[in-house]
Amino acid sequence: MKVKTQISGDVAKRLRPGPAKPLFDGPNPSVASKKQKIAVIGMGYVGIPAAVLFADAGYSVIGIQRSSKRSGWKIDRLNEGRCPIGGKEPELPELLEKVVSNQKFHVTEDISAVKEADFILIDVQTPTDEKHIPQYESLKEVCHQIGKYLTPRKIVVIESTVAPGTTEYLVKPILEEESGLKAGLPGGFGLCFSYERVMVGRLIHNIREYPKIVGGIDSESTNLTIELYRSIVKGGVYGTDPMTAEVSKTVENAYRDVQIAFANEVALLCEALGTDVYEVRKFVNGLPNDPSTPGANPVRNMHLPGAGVGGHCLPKDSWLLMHGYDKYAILKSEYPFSVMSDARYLNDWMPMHMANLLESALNEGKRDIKNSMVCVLGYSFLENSDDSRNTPTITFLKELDKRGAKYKIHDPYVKDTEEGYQIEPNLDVAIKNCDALVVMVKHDAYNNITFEKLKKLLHTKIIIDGRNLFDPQKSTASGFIFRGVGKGKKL
Ligand code: SAJ
Repeated sequence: MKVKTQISGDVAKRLRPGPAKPLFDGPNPSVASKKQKIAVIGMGYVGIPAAVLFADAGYSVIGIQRSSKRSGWKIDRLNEGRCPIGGKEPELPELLEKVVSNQKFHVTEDISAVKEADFILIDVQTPTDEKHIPQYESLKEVCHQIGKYLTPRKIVVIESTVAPGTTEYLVKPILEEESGLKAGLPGGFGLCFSYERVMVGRLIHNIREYPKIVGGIDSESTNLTIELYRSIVKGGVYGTDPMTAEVSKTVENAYRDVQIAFANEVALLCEALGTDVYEVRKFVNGLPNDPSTPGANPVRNMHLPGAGVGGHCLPKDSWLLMHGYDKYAILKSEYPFSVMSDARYLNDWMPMHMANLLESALNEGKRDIKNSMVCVLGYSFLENSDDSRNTPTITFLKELDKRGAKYKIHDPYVKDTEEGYQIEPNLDVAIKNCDALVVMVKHDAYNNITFEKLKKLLHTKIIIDGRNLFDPQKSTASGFIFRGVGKGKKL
């Protein structure tokens, strides 16, 4: 299981409540006794755990899921109390079964069910297209639909990640137009943006333990929504305005994406200079904290370079931030922004780098990449997960197609793919007779692959390591041609 970074215990001390908004922390069981009803729209990685936690806190929760080809099947699965999310999600299956059997949570495709709700949470996908423009079809459709059922004092909470400015300039006008009401409490409906911080493998944990930020259009929307979240969030709930909350969410992930791009650039430098990026990283991150602030975050925290960056957050959130700037900035910077976009381009280029490393190694082994057979280890975007959204492996496979290589793909968690790629479930069968082994994802299942096994199965002894799985010296000493991200040859 990927060990995610634990939120430091002093996070509440570092965070300050927004202006004129109370700081609340810890769950508040009394709120749940108000018998309020909650509608959660979008039964995905965000909506399901949120709905289940609110139902377990005592609310009556209705999940709303459109009966699309791709996701409609979840309605019946959820109403049977069975979790549609694969991979290991601690507590989620048990909590779901409990709240369905005690009739605190039910799912429907009928959006008019929001009529009964005091709070309406919107948790739908907000992808970006190939030009990095947000695709808000689902969000707009939902706003048009629920707008018809809004009455004074209902509160709409956007949890989906959106470009800064979207709540104020896109969501609010649609809701006002459809409802005929003005946004704002007490006379109209309430409106907040309050972002999710879920992570695959820790959906329940993150909602319960991480601080929650609530950006309301007015203080009553903010405070009533803070009260709502306090019934399930132990990590503290903080109030602010929608723009600040929207910028915070996208910056949170843009920050990580830039950090990873920095590590990738250092890796390329190390390959060029003939040194090992992981040795460099060990020394850089070894810089001790200033003795005056020993508990602070590390003064250096170089991330891990790799075969690319996937998932449902990092590949799009920097683009959402830039889109918000392009569309809603009240003034334009005289400096042309480039750091976040360049980081995105570099991270998206890393699968190409993997293909270049592969071709270089095959040539050294007197093999032409055209018609070579490659064993690709890992289809998901993250180790020990079955989630393959925006996986870098697809970019890599498309490059192999372009260069005429054939391939077999193994992944211990992914069974079938929406993109039509076949996954070979048996590792030995995937490796057998291949001209190279390419590590795209560092699943735990690969930790015990031995050189002996590879020598027996591979047709050509080549290893391309995108995730620091093998030791370069040991690989070459065992007779393999080796290339690795950040693994420069010792000159
Ligand atoms: N990756 C690297 N190097 C790294 C870290 C990640 O190449 O040092 C790659 C991974 O292989 C993967 C992609 O980046 O392909 C994303 O990995 P991730 O660990 O960021 O996983 P996510 O997408 O689930 O990110 C979530 C985000 N959390 C939220 O949006 C609430 C992210 O902000 C968190 O920092 C991250 O989890 C986490 O901490 O695990």
